[in-house]
Parts: sequence; structure tokens; C-alpha cells
Amino acid sequence: MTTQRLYSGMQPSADSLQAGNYIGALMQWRNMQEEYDAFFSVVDLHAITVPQDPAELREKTRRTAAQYIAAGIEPSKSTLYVQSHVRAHAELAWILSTITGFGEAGRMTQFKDKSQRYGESATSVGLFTYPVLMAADILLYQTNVVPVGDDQKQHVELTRDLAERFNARFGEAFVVPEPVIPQGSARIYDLQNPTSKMSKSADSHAGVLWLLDDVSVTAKKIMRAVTDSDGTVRYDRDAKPGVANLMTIYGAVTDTTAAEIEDEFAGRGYGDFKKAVRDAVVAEFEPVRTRALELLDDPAELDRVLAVNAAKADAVADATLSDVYDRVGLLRRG
Ligand code: ATP
Ligand code: LTN
Repeated sequence: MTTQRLYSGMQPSADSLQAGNYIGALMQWRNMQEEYDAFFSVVDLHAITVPQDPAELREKTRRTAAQYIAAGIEPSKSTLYVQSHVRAHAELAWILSTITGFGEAGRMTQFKDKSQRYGESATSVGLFTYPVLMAADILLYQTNVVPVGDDQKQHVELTRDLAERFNARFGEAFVVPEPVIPQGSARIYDLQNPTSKMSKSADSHAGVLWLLDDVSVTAKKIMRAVTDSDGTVRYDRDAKPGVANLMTIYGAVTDTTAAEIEDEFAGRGYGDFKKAVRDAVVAEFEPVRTRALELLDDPAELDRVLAVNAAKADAVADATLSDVYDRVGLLRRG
């Protein structure tokens, strides 16, 4: 059996990734790269669907790539590259946009949320077609599986629909991908507001754990995390969201279950528990942070690695795109 192909990506929308990106995505990617022929991109073309400062975008793109590598995505094993380095993404997105219904795109909940948040005048057509570009990312590589969080599942469903529609109309050009919510992956919530998801673009950073923050800052944020007055370390997402969230984080970085954590802290207070979470998170983040900063100290080498990987991605993407151009009936340049 040939190795299945996997594709995923993250937007370079902040200087540092946050704990949710690390636990919910990078840790899973790191494991999955052993089993799959994996492609991981830094999706800069997606990031510009909302305004970005050009110099900052370049820097965030490098920083995101460095954090992938520091977290254990190996650029010699997986194809780790920057989306805009492979021109086929934008080109296939155009073709796919011509078979996407206006209403179909308008039903995407991320678009509805974001356009509501920014207002109509600040909502770009790029934000509207964001999922079509995402479909192009996935379909160019004949992807079998796409590990994503819940919030992106709808986009992968759209990708499946577009692949099936194209294949029915023009012949079998695309593998129809499956979304997978990776096993053991967990949703991480804001430490100050444990009912909303931890996010790079949160209004306040007080409850966001940044991978590249100084460990003393991370330690303080954990010690100040919102809990409750019940005093027992017990997993109850509804009644005790703050404690449940800390348990999820602790469980992910120490590879333990909620039941094991409850046993470990039975009869002990939140102070003890938070110190343990702090120590475990700091131990997990510290080497990743150090490695990322080292990589960022040598941007020329990082750019070289990204270029090698972009060439690998280009070769696969070009083959798909050229087949698609033929199927659609675009005249070849003589
Ligand atoms: P933004 O605020 O810019 O939308 P984000 O921090 O919410 O960014 P994304 O770039 O949208 O993150 O997501 C990248 C990956 O990280 C996705 O696979 C997503 O599922 C995962 N992820 C993001 N936030 C969390 C979280 N709080 N818990 C678990 N996984 C998360
Ligand atoms: N939209 C995704 C990022 C993303 C992606 C992809 C994920 C862009 N292209 C292809 C998986 C496959 C997000 O915001 N997390």
C-alpha cells in the first residue's frame, strides 16, 4: 500500500503561535508525519484576507515556519513550505472558484462570523473565497487526510464537494480528502476566559499562552488562570471550565488522562495543581522556544530550507494543475 498523503496549514497571523496551535495542531502533526507523506504549509495567502503590514507579514511567516520546525516537524521528512512560494495555489483557486456556488460559499460559518466582526465595508472578496483557496491547497497534493480543528471541518466538506463536482464534470482529477480530527487532540481555552477558545487574535493576551514568550511570563499566566471556588481538581467542562482547561493542557503535555490527573491531585488544592501545570508547560515549551529562536537567528538558512521544500511541493502541485488545465480546456501555450 502506498503511503497516504496528509495536508495541513496554519496562518502566519501572529509573532508567536499559542498553546492551542501547539497542542491542537503541531503535536498531532508531529506524530502524524511518521505515518503519512505529510505536507505542512504556512498559509500567507490566507493571512492577507484581512489587512497585514507587509514587513510584519514576512516576519510572521518566517516565525511560523521556525515554530513548526522547532516543534518537531522535520523538513527532511515532511514537506514544510510557504504557500505563496507555490504559484499553483492561486491558480487552482481561480479554477475552483468557477465551480463554487455563491450561496455555497456564503454558507461558510467562518466567513459569516468574520464578516460580521469586521463589517461589510471591511470584508474583502478574498475573505469570501478563503475556503476555495483552502480547497486548492488540499486538492493540489492529491491529499487523503486533512487534520483540522472542528472550526475547519466545514471547509474540508466544501473541498470534498468541489473535488467530487470537478471529477464528475471533467474526469477524475482529484482525490477526495477526508477531514480528521486527530485522536487525542483537544480544544484549548483562554486562561482568563475559559469558555472561549484560545486564539492568536484574542482581544486580550492575558489568557493566551504564547510558545515564544519568556517562560516567566508563561508561568505567571498559568498561576493566574481563572479557576473556581470548589477547590477540587475534577474534570467538569460545564461547571468548572477553568480547571477542566488546565487539566486538558496538563494532560496533553504529560500524556495523562483526566482520571489520572484527578487521582494525582486528590485532596490537594489548586495551588499545587497550578504549579504542576506550570512546570509541565514550561518544560514542554522551553526547548521549542529556544530552538525556534535559534532558527530565527539564521534567516538565510531557514529561507534555504523553505526553498528546498517549496521546490518539492511545486513539483507535485504543477502536475495536478497542468492536468486540471487540460481537463478544463485551456489551450496549451505552443
Ligand atoms: P486566528 O486567531 O488567527 O484565527 P488561531 O490561533 O485561532 O488563529 P488558526 O491559525 O486558525 O489558529 O489555527 C491553526 C491550527 O491550530 C488549526 O489546526 C486549529 O484547529 C488549531 N487551533 C487553534 N486554536 C486552537 C485551540 N484553542 N485549541 C485547539 N486547537 C487550536
Ligand atoms: N484555514 C485553516 C488553515 C488552512 C488549512 C489549509 C488547513 C489553510 N489551508 C489546508 C488544512 C488544510 C485555519 O485557519 N486553521
